[in-house]
Amino acid sequence: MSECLFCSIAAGEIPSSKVYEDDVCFAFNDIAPQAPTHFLVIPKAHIGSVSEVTADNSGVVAHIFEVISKLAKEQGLESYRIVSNIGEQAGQSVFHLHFHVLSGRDMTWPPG
Ligand code: IU
Repeated sequence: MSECLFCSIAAGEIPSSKVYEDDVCFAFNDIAPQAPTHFLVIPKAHIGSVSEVTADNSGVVAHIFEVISKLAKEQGLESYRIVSNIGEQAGQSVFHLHFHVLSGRDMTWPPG
């Protein structure tokens, strides 16, 4: 099993509440939801965070945003927020690129 938790989740080695999967990415409900809808979309290939996105792998990110748009439409989400934390000070706790999709409650700005 991978040393990376989210690599193991994407590979199905650790169970999760799966929302969507294709060859490139995997989506699952966050274990500690911060909104009525809160799922994560991750690449299957390991990328540590947005800071590791380059011309060579940015197609994965474009694909993930297509998937988020599709899932949001399917789930009837009219308003939602996408968050990706980069680094500990920003709140990143799992060092495998992930996009939080949050919806179903009023959001505040700026985020805390
Ligand atoms: P962060 O942006 O790196 O802090 O987000 C990590 C998220 O991963 C956070 O919302 C956790 O609740 C979530 N998570 C999870 O869904 N399943 C897990 O086994 C673990 C963390 I560890």
